[in-house]
Amino acid sequence: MNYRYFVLFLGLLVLACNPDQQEENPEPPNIIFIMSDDHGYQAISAYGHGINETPNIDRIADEGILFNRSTVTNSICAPSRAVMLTGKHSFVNGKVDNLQPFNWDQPNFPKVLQANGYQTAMIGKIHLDGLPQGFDYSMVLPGQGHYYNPDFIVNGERKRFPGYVTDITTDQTLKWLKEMRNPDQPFCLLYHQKAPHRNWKPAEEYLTLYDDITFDPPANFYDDYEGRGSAAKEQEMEIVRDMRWGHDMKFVVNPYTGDTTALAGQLKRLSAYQLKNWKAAYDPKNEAFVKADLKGKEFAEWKFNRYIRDYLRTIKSVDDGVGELLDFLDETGLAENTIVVYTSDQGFYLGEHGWFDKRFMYEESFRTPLLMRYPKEIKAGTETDALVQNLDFAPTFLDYAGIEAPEEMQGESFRDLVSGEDPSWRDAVYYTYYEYPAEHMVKRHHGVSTERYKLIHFYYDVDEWELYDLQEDPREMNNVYDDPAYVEVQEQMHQKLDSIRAEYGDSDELDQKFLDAWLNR
Ligand code: SGN
Ligand code: CA
Repeated sequence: MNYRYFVLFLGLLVLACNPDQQEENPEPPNIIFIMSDDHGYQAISAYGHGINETPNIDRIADEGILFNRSTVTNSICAPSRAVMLTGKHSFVNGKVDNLQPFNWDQPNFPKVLQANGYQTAMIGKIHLDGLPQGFDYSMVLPGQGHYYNPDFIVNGERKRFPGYVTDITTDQTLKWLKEMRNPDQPFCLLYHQKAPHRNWKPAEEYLTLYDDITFDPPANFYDDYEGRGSAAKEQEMEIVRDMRWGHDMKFVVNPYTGDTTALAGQLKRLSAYQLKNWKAAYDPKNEAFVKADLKGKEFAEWKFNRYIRDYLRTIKSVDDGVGELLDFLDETGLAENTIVVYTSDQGFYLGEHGWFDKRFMYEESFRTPLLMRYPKEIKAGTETDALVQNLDFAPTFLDYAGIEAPEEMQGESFRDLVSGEDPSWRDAVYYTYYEYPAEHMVKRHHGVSTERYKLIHFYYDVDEWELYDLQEDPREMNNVYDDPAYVEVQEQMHQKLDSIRAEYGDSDELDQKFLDAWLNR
């Protein structure tokens, strides 16, 4: 044995005899971060709402952990993704609304992983302009992307892919894992579905799924917005009033005016075969609707059902894809050392308050589904009510990889929380929303939420405060801000809001700066 080998041999001997040392240098885990777009937790069966079955997504929580109180810091697509990548609030990373440009030059967790020996890839919807930075391979939809025969930008080059977007995203993800992955490196893969984003076009095989089921709308579907300020009243996201006959309800001809709708143009993207299947599914249902001439409650609940069936159909394809991926991990033996996360860029209204869409700090869009599996550290069947946020993903992934998070990241790693090693966690979370005046007309607001209470401030063209007691009023129908019984709670929540704004570095000046940028865009 020459001298070099002798030193190596000694080193290995020391490592073998010192278990602490071994623990500090474990095999870095792979990370698969699955994100869908606008997937409300109500539409994941693991959350127990009973409207649909998602057996594959549920598997992640059955074999890992289900988060009951995961939220976003800004409930809209591109800002949420910017927060997820950078680990910084919108007012710090600069991407406060869907239209502001995103600065890819700032640190993000894939960049840090890449610099530390990880192979990184991003496949699907990212909704951030510019070539993604931090990825060895990227295949992303331009903007919102199309459901049928979508274009993707593959490492900067635009190409059209025939077929259905959710299936293509899954196939390409598996292709990357099988053919492009370097088995000598740990990997981080972002597998991000467009579905179930508006306008909910289902895959050909699911065009008639749920036709035999009539869904009951949620208890507050007929909300009259009494007992709250003007924001809930003045939005433009009501299923009955604001959904469009073509785009949302899938009529090529408006049944009331006889005008050709936007859907006619959209269907030009389909192949003759796809179009034949589409028409075979929708034409008879649309004709039956016209004939029935529904009014009042029946009309409202028909619209609700058209929406919810299409929405859930698109989720069926997402769930199928998750199943294919989990099977692949099992077959290849990768499951044991791979962290699998399933989440959405925000939650969504499935008829609560009469709405679709998101944006508000009310629970259904503030909260997101979050399920996570990592057999090495997370006990199967765990559940938590901890107030985690999308802000925490970046530091959490870096923590698992054994890398220190850049100083500027504001989130916290929830690694020790989910392993059970350290149950201490924050007691309040902060929220901001900026995109107004704009589509859906949800007023600018920010707020703070604790486990039990939520304080929201709507500003700019109003100055209104709302306070909810989530324990007494989980559907947020009753603003108790001026209720004498809540004087102390109101005071405490104001203090919390002031301190959390200061802690994260938010201010009235920043609100004004982003308002000016929006109005002068
Ligand atoms: C589109 C949708 C909106 C949706 C935004 C933002 N309209 O503009 O309903 O709120 O995206 O969604 S549509 O007519 O184009 O369908 S986000 O998830 O990308 O933020
Ligand atoms: Ca979204």
